[in-house]
Parts: sequence; C-alpha cells; structure tokens
Amino acid sequence: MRLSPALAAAGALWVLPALAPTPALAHVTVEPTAAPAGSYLRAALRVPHGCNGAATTRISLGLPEGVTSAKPMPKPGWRLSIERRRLSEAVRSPHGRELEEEVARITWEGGPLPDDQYDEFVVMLQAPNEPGGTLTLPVLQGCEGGKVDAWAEKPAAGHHAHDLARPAPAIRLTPR
Ligand SMILES: [Cu+2]
Repeated sequence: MRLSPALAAAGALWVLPALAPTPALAHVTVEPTAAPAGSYLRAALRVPHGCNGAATTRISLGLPEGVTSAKPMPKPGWRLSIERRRLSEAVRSPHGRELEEEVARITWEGGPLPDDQYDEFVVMLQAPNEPGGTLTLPVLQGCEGGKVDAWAEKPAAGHHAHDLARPAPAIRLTPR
C-alpha cells in the first residue's frame, strides 16, 4: 500500500521529535525521575553508552544516608556486591525488624556491556520521607581500559542537571 505524500510526511514528523536526543537522557540516568517521599520504588539505572566508546564493566551506585531499605536486582553475567554502613540509631523496618545497618553501596561487575548496547541496573528501595527533596544516586561507571566516569554532579540551587557534564541520577521526592 503506497502512503500518500501527506501521510508519509506526517509519519516522518511523528518520528523526528522522538529521535531528537535530549541531553540528559544520553547519560546514566534513573527511572523514575519523581516518586512520592517515603514510598517503595523500583529504581532503574539506565546505561545508554560506555566511556568514550569503551564497554561498561562496572556500575557502582552510592546510596545516601536515610535509604534504609535497598535491594539490588541480580543480573546474569554480573557479580553483585553490597556494602553496608552502621546506622547511628537503629530503625524499625515496616515488618517490625530492628535495622542497625543500611546499604551504602551496590556494585555490579562483569558484562561487558558494549558501547552500542543499552542496559538497566535495578534496585528496589524506600525513598527518604523528605517531600520536596531529591534522592541523589551517584554512579561510578567503570569501563574496559580502566576509564571511570563519575555521574555524581549535583546542580547548584537554581541550576538544572542539564547544565552539568556528569549529572548524578536523581529522583525528585513528591508529597505523598
Ligand atoms: Cu551521555
């Protein structure tokens, strides 16, 4: 079936905006970009490229204090390591368990994930109960050849992550 020139043009118009890369999306980012404060959420770190073309072999996520419950999703072909830190004060989990530690860092190592492929690294966590705040999730991306990209920059007040070269993935915390 031959499309009329108008329809073909309309089709092209629909595709064009979707192909236009928005800068932030082309970096290591997190999905969702917003979530209710204190809620449990599935955070997917999105890795759309390597380091200057080199394949990714390591994704290391730093968790700020106050994320008392975080569990990474294991990934075939990647070794998972979890570092914990002691809490200054024990907290009670929703199931009543006393927690004296929280997860401080989660590292996936292996792959490699070639530069021309895309993948996600998933963690289930409870967002801090700070409505209006931001959950910043700095990521160290290690690549073949030893290069490391630190996605860890935080925008200064009044500035936007788009202005940064290596913005840290972040989730805006909304009121519940
Ligand atoms: Cu990028």
